[in-house]
Amino acid sequence: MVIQNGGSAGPVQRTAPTAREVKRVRDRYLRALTRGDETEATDAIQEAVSFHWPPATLYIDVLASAMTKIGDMWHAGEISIAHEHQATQVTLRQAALLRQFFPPERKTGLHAIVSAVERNGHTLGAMIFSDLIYFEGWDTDFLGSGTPPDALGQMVAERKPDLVALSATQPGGIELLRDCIQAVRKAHKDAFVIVGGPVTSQKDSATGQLGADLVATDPMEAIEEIRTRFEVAGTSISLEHLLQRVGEQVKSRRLAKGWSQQHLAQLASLDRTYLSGVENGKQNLTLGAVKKLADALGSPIPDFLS
Ligand code: B12
Repeated sequence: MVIQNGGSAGPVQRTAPTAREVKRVRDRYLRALTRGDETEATDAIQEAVSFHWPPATLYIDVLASAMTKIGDMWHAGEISIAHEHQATQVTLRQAALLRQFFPPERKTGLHAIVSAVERNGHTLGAMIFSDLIYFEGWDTDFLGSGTPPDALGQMVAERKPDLVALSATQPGGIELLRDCIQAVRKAHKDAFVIVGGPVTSQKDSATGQLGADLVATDPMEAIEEIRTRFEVAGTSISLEHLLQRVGEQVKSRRLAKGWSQQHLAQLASLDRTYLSGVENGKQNLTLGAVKKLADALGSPIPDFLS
């Protein structure tokens, strides 16, 4: 089992895998869970990490999907509750491991509190949502489960988060969600409140009836919504990602013209090794160098930064 620290590897281009590739890794992971083979389970996930899959694919299409299958197998009497419990623990540990592999691309300055509702031991859905928005640059407080509404309200009053996200799985969850939302509203009326989890597909879980701002069964749908609402795309990007982006733009435009690095360096009056550093995202280039490259390539300067 080899675990590399993806966090120190710098920015990478993430590639969405095909449905077939996802199924292969999910099935490998699921087989490992049913055998109780944590090393093999970790290897399956690490293989996907090494292919630079996007985190949402790993969390939702592999981990969550495998756990739903584990539930089906338990329901069908194919595995015992002990196997299911072990699979849960292995999956929670995988999620904890994954968190270090996707350093946030930027800091949004936004803050969220994420929790499963009281008496709800199903925490993986809330944890996935919490981690996915953390990768988007949010500061997150993940509470797990069991926090009573008044204690949640107290924390919200103290920390004044921009977002509160709640998850509920079992019957009775709707009432608990309502209690939590009331407590949150009382504590901080400006917080945006999202609820998700299996109970939210029930008919009495409409946004208005719950008092939430958004009810979302799919975490990615919720993330799209908060990106728009909080204009996350417009917030500051880290320098290393910006340099990586500029480098990719320069390189793709140079290759489209069929030019060597030497040729472009000459046209732009830059050193070839400097240009190589730029294209690899390693050179913190000056505005003057951006202008020289833009002029040489015949592209407007904003195209390199967009
Ligand atoms: C693992 C598991 C457990 C673990 C949970 C451990 C943990 N820390 O999470 C343990 C062993 C504790 C457990 C206990 C119980 N479980 Co259980 N459990 C499961 C199982 C197998 C997988 C759940 C899971 O993790 N799924 C993966 C997650 C990621 O999926 P998810 O929660 O749906 O989340 C997704 C979306 O809903 C959404 N989402 C979720 N939250 C949020 C929040 C926001 C803001 C957003 C935007 C999106 C979002 O995003 C996620 C990714 O797509 C399911 C089987 C199944 N079919 O799901 C049963 C299941 C959920 N459990 C069930 C039951 C009945 C129980 C128990 C009552 C059993 C018992 N008699 O003791 C207890 C309840 C304990 C308690 N106090 O809550 C039932 C629920 C049926 C129902 N409707 O009531 C299920 C469906 C099994 C079954 N077929 O009967 N369980």
